[in-house]
Amino acid sequence: MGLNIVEKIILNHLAVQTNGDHTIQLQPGQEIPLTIDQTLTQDATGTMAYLQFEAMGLERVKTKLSVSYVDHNTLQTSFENADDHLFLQTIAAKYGIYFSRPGNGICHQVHLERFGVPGMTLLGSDSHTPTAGGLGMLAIGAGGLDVAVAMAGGAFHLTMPQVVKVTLTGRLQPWVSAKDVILELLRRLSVKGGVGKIFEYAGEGVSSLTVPERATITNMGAELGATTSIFPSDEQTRLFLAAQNREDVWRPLTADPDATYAEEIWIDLSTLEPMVACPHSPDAVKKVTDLGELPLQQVAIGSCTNSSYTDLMKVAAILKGKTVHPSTNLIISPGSRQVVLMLAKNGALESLIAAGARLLENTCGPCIGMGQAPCSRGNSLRTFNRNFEGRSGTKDAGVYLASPEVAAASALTGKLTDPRTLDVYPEVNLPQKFIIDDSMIIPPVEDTAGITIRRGPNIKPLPTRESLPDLVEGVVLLKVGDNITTDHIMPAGAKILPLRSNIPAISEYVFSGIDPAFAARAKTAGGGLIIGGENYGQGSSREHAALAPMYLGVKAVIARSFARIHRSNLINFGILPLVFTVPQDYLGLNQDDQLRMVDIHQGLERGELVVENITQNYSFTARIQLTAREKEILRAGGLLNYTKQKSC
Ligand code: MIC
Ligand code: SF4
Repeated sequence: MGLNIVEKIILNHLAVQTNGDHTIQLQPGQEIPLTIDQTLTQDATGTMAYLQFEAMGLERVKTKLSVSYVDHNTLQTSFENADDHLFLQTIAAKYGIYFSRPGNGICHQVHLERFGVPGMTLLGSDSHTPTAGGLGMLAIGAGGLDVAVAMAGGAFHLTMPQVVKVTLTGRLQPWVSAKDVILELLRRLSVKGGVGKIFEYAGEGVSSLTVPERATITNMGAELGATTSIFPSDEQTRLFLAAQNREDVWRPLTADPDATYAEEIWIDLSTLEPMVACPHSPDAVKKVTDLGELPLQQVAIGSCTNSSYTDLMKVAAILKGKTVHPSTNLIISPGSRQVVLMLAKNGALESLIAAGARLLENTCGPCIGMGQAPCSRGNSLRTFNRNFEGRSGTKDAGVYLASPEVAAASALTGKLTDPRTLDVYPEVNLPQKFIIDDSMIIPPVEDTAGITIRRGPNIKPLPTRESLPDLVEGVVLLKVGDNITTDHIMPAGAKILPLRSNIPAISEYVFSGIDPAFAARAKTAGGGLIIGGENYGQGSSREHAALAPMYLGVKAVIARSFARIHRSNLINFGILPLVFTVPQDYLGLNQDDQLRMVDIHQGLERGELVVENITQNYSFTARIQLTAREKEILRAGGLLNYTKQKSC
């Protein structure tokens, strides 16, 4: 039987002996140990990942390539960020890791440009790591601890997802872009539609999409909840890599003609129209033409979804000779230094500045709430990937997501505008050669003996958890609804993000957007439990959304369902992720109810625990379906303890 691309890469990266029998391992739901070729971290998750790697006691990373990027925390309103940068730079040097300096660009954009290799596996401590799927990599987002284990040469344990074939036909019409393809999928499938799935793109429409366009689509596959998304490696891939002076790493990779898939979805590219995701969810998608008059106080172009050279060239062509509308601020944060160098050289930068764009650093910036919060009750149209409530820094702002074409057209009119109303469509092609200048990437050195790791006062030791007791008892500290994001659990933004290396300090902000008294209550109660709805923990890969609750004594989360990365993070930090056996049992629980679970270890074997509600005097059951390895991790009190025990 033929293989699809995902199966081909997985079979090439199995970290176990299979005796040639591949069929058993690749059943959806099976746990697959995968060898990881490359890892990436960014500064907001990287400091923890490297502290965890360091705690494993190795001399050097064991991957083919590991890169540490600095792109999230660059505001430096105080000493914390700069100290973290120094720590990251010195620890990278110590352990044989490439260091992409602040100012070099957003991790996913730079990785695509300079490091991604078709057919390889990439594990990143950032949920948008699947961006590299645009190059034909199997690229997966995970918690920092999973990435640390991969850097130490350990396998990444993937629960085999279903592989969904997305067949693209036709070609995009002028003014319609890759962003509209993924917004269409989000419209159809919702933020839960990709859970437990990998989206593999195929069909004649694929060849018309360039690698940066493909990367926009695979990037935002994360918003579908998908494990990852992947495109074939073909002539477009070769052209992109050749333009990056990296043609030597290209190799063709396509599915066999008789490959099978769990499901198939068709999209006729020629029928798509400009779309927009409305507040406060990336799946609240409508056609631009279906929204009425929408005044915009801010338009922001950037983020790892849409800040490539071709994206910004289109924006520059649309803005050329015109001026941003007086009632709108146009903010541009380019994806990388390479993008800026290209725009500077060909004059497009001048068009942007002349039009009145406010140019920011090549970082995540406003995407993660690091500056540029919109005005109160304002509307902000962004080319980013997430518009969760409050993520922009302004709780009552309405954040809309759309393509660079829609954003640029709207910046000129001050209101949401269909770019098809503009005159001439700017044809922008991939350049034959990008400017190659890797001087902001510090490569690893062989002799690391004299390197001292610099740790500022904000870098606090890792908290750990004791091994799992047999009795778990505590109050319901908080009950939340469906689709709670990790931004709700552990907010980011200019005030909180600088504390990522300091768990005692950052834990004060757990759930602060929902319930500012949460941290104090948790501490007074000596910890407790959280009750969640569907898709609990969707969004970012930040393990702080598990690590900080662990620090506050959270012992279990009982939810209707969990998002993949967050569920793993909870297990990695010794917090029980329980699912209501009967979903309606969610309804009867109240904050402050005292809950008790006994015989936990036996319950883990059975896959179900009995939860006694002492306050209301009744019991219900909660499922906990774990692989053998996950059980051991929970028993050990988390992945770090487990890894240390294993290596003893
Ligand atoms: C995000 O987009 O939310 C982030 C910031 O990039 C996160 C990582 C983090 O919280 O540090 C992600 O997507 O994983
Ligand atoms: Fe950075 Fe935003 Fe991309 Fe996250 S989604 S990596 S914050 S640009």
